Amino acid sequence: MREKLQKIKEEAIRQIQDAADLGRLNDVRVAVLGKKGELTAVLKGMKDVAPTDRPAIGQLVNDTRESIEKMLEETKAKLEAAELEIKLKHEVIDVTLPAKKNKVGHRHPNTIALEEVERIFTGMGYEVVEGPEIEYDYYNFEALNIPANHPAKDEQDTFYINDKIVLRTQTSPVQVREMEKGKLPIRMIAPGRVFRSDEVDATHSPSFHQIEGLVIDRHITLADLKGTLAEFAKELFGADTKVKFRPHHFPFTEPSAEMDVTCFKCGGKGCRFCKDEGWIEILGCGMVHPRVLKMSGIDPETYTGFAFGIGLERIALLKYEIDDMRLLYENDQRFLNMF
Ligand code: 2NM
Repeated sequence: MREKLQKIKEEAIRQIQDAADLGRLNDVRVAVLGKKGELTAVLKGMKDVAPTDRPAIGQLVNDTRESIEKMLEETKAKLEAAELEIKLKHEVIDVTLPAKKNKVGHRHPNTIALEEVERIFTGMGYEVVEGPEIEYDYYNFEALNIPANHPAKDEQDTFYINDKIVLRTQTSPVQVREMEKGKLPIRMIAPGRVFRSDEVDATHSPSFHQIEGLVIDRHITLADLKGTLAEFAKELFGADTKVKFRPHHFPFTEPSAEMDVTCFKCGGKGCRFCKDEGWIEILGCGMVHPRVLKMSGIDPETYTGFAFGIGLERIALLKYEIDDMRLLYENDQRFLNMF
């Protein structure tokens, strides 16, 4: 019995010394002191020991158990200290490392251009109004005096959801909805996304943005249109900017025109930027067609108005000298970070 205890103790000490981590150490504890452990087995065998030997053997078992437990405790403390040491070494904070920079976001060039245009018109007392991107054919075409056989209504140009619903091809339906409300006068711009079934190239995209304007009041004339848009051009492109109006046709305005501005690069002399024209086309405009007013419940005998439409991407490309519209949609950080 004595020899057996001595062997158990020696074997336990060897295993404890070999234990490389806390998990192994616990395995040793279970193997020796656990319910089915070797020392526990010896204790269970005490009934076979001669009664006279029992106190001495019992004492020996207890001493063995105590010394093994003590060694387990000491080793556990050592291993824990070593593990903590390793953890602390790995978690060390190097206060001399350069700080991580927070990347500050900024506005997309389209947004910069839009906010500039909004600033100019709200400064003249205009409201900014938004409306649905998915529209009834009625608001997108019919109410704007665009007849059923008009080429713009072709399925090749317009995305149809069904025969009554389209992706709006302009933001003028927002103006129609505003006119229908019957609250006059109206001074508004309608910025937003529009859709046309175009192939992507340097100047076209199936989805782009427009800013359309509308003024309706008593005694509004072509002079108001010209004065307003000339002022807008000066604010957007500089005080020296001049404008000219070329006759054009839109179904929803009469008369209609396109407005050019003097090239803000060469001042009108002609350069590479304006392709030696001296002028750059900037928007379409006109006096709201009496039929359009009537269809929305406004009496064209009492009220007149003017309207205009500006392509937002066109303004952004011009103002920031970007030569390909696709750059505005690709979200290449190297491009966007230039603004
Ligand atoms: C343009 C050109 C000319 C326009 C017309 C209207 C409405 F709703 F009053 F009839 N809104 N916008 C208009 C007029 C749009 O875009 C080139």
